[in-house]
Amino acid sequence: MISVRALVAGVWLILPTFNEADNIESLVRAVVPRLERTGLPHTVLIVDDSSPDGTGEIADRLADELPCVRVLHRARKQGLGRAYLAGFEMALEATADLVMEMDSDFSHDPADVPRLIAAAGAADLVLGSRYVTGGGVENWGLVRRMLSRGGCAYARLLLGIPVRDLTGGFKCFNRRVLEAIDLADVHADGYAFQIELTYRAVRAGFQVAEVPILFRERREGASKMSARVALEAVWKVPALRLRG
Ligand SMILES: Nc1nc2c(ncn2[C@@H]2O[C@H](COP(=O)(O)OP(=O)(O)OP(=O)(O)O)[C@@H](O)[C@H]2O)c(=O)[nH]1
Ligand SMILES: [Mg+2]
Repeated sequence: MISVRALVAGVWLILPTFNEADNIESLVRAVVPRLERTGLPHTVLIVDDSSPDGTGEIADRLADELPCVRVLHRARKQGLGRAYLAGFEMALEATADLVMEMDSDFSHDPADVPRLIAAAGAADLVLGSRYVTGGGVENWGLVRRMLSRGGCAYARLLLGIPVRDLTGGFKCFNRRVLEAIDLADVHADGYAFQIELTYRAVRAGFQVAEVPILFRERREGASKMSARVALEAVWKVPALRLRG
């Protein structure tokens, strides 16, 4: 395996937030030491869509205190996909080598961040995966588990790609993947956004690796997932395949 240290000038971890006032500070404080221990230059970019609960102010305070933390404030809630695209643009402009996605609700374990970064030494796109050996979900009822598994199987079969966890949002992109994808042409949100980026990476010939993770229920606050976002994935998947 190539040493990731040799490849990397900088890791940007993007944390999208909408009403994560009860999570964001503890999450940043948990994740920064993990990034420090990798020995790589790193930036944590919080992308906040003017959360009414004050998440943006907490983020600004963290940025004042911690030199590696930056905040991108957006005027209104535009969905997870738009928030990530804005974050990607900023990270690429800043010449990040690795760009990471992670939920800001502790569903993704900060302790897993170094494992994803390490795996990026041998892959173009690393997915934190619930559905490979060693991965899983905690505290989900049968219905939620079946919906998630079924959704991944549906996307995998329709798209004809061997990826096990297509809907997860814990990822590490090498910048060349994001540069190769026409990001201006990505309009999906939520699950469909995650599926679309991974599908486009595979189609462009990039190497995708899945690293097992244990996904937990969000620690604090409420889910922003909606039926609209879930249904978007149902019709977007065949549309993606048809578009080729
Ligand atoms: N900036 C921004 N962040 C968002 C938006 N919608 C969701 N997020 C963030 O995206 C992450 C994932 O959203 P969640 O609501 O946890 O959705 P989920 O993880 O699919 O659903 P749960 O399992 O119910 O938590 C969280 O950090 C949210 O705060 C948005 O419109 N703008
Ligand atoms: Mg969540």
